[in-house]
Amino acid sequence: MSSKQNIIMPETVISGSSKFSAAELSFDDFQKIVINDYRIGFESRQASLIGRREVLTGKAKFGIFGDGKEVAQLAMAKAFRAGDWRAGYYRDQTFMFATGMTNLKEFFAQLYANPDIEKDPASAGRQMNCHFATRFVNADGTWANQAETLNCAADISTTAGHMPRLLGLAYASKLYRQNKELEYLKQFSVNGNEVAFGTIGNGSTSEGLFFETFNAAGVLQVPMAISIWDDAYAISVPAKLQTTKEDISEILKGFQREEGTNGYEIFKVRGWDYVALCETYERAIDVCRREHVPVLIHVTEMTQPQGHSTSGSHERYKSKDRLTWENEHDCLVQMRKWMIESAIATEEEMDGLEATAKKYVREIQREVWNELAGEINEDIGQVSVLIEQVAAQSENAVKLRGLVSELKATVDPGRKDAISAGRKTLRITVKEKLTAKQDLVSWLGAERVKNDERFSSKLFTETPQSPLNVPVIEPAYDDDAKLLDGREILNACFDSNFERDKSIVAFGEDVGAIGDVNQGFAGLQNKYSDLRISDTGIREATIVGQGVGLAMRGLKPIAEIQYLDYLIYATTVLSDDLASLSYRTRGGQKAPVIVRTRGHRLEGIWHSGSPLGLILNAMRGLHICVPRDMTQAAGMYNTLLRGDEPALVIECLNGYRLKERLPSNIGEFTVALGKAEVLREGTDMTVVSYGSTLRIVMEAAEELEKMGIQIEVIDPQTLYPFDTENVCGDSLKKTNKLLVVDEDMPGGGSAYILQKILETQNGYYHLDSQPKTLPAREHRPPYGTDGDYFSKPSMDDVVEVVYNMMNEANPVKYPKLY
Ligand SMILES: Cc1ncc(C[n+]2csc(CCOP(=O)(O)OP(=O)(O)O)c2C)c(N)n1
Ligand SMILES: [Mg+2]
Repeated sequence: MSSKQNIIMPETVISGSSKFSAAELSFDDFQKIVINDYRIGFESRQASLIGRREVLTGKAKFGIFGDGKEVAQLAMAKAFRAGDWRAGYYRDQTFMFATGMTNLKEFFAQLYANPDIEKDPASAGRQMNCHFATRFVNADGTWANQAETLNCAADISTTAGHMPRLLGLAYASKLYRQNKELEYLKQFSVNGNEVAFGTIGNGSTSEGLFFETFNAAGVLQVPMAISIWDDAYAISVPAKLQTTKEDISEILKGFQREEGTNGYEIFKVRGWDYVALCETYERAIDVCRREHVPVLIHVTEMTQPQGHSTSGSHERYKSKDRLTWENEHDCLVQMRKWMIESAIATEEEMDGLEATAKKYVREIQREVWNELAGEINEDIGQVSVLIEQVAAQSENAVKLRGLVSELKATVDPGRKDAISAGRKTLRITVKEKLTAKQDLVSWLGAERVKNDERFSSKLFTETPQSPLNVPVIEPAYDDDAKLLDGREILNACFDSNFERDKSIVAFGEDVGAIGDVNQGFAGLQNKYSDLRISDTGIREATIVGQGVGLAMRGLKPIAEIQYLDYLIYATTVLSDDLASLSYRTRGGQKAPVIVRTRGHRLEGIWHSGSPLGLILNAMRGLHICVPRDMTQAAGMYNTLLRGDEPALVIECLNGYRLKERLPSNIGEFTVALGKAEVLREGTDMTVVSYGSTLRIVMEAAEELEKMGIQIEVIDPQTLYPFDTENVCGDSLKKTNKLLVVDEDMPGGGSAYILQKILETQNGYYHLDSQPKTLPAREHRPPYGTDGDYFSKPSMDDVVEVVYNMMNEANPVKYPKLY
């Protein structure tokens, strides 16, 4: 590009950074824009350099930065508009600065783990640095107007873990553009014009989640723009060991759309070529936005001036030649060179700009550090006064004053140092009755409340819209209520909800045309169109990701996993992304997805799983619903579809053809989450079970009654939340004996239930014999009826375990069975 000529540059509308306009720019305007871009890039580089030093000197714990990736991100920012979305990874600070979605103050606040939402709005100090997010849930739980803001879904550290969600963010635009019934949702979209921008490192494209997402977006034809930041390394592992042909866009060429086919537009551009990058992003995003075609922008020749992160130096694994090449091809070095050659700025002007930027970033870093250090020093001051007061009354005064001196001398102290000194004081003076201790105890109590809020709040949304606040409506039955198959009960429930709420969508393998493998959605695609009820490829992770992205953008997805055993394929998305979303943004983001699946008893190793222990441990942050029949399942869907928190609903695989009575209010009645139900009253033993084993336990109860034993059978209905009204614990007051029956491995779901009843509900207090669990065997269940009988709890097993417990308590009344 020669200097002093009018230059046509891309049309963009972004906030916070310079823009080019479609009209021809004068050289002066162009010059201003380029200089401003360079300034943003250079400040961003300073933030990286200073950030690394702050880690190495111990003020911050870990640092990973976007140095070497600045220029491409300046170009990408120009194409980013109000309503658009980013789902990316930890290299994107320059893009975030250029769009104004974050700033230097927030950058440093997150680096120092400042737990103040105002200071680190992305994560309130909960996430590592450069894990970006904008807040799109208001304090009262309502949605922000996403159509007017720039939006960034909260990053996660697992590489490629954000890709499935990116699919959903892009798919939402497709639904908003094609489904005219959604026009009333104005705060989420303007005619589906929004592009979902994704970024990913070259190494992370080796992940299955990348390929699964890539293919799905090609099939769905959604406005998704994936940028691959290619620096030829993934920590120490070079491209040769990551990518076939060492070139990701080369091997993805088969996805290029051709005349008459779907597919992608694929672009390749070098990461230090400012002009080419601006032009490429303009073209790529234009086609993506207008035509709803996914695009890939492979940005090559990027560098890592400081290596991968603060956990090691790249001199260990990069050759001298490579390091020299990286120095020369540093994108800011190249941009600077081009600016001087094109007479955009002189060397002196650039020097001046850089010196000012350096000083500016340093000042901000100091200010942010001082703010946090000041708050912590206040805590230290307060606790020191309280300890001194105790010391004044204590025979351990010397020790306590020593503690205060030590505390005050701590280098870069944290809040924990103040709290820990307070707790230590109480230990030192444990044998002394001192009035001054009361103030210290009160202070510690008040701090605990604050720190719980800072560090442990918002695992769920905790908003007025939470499903826990949905009013309970009992099912109503007409005298001549129809007796239907379980699947028809669900079908009626879905039909009613789809009619009521146009924002509900359902999708999954075989969900569309045939209405799912058990026909819960039968006939509904015809009635409501394939924009609302649709088939997907066999791709569990991105089925859930599709749900997450849609839910973030105001739709109400039911994402179906065909069988519970296949949920494991989606576990990364459920656990890393969905379950942690509210927590990792401290309530700034939410995704009320309902994941529907079916499991427990059926046939074979991969069609009868019940891995509730795995689910409960991996997915804290989702409600876990385990309805015993389809009516209860319907009530749970009715609740969840009116709430704003994510949930997993596991229907009983063997229950679709069992007859149930159809409530007259099938789309309205609700089942309260956390409400346990006593299915049968008894005085001898409390038996807690859920899902498919309940039917076996109820049969066993009949058999035991014949033997003179009355068991109380309780269905918690949801494992998370678990029996919030202590129905199980209270039952033990009467029976003093506890058995938990499920189909999970030993120590899985049943161990969780034991912990809840014995510890949380204080059940241990009422027991007069050892509590027991009756789970499945440790292997997965073999195929066939006998396989089931010999590996999962049977009616005979339940009867015998209960009887043996009774025998142990009273061998005279209940003599040994055999
Ligand atoms: C699932 C997962 N595996 C491994 C890691 C550890 N890890 C963090 S960054 C990284 C390298 C990523 O390389 P690349 O995608 O090329 O991005 P770059 O850092 O080079 O920009 C690895 C292996 C991780 N965070 N998540
Ligand atoms: Mg890389």
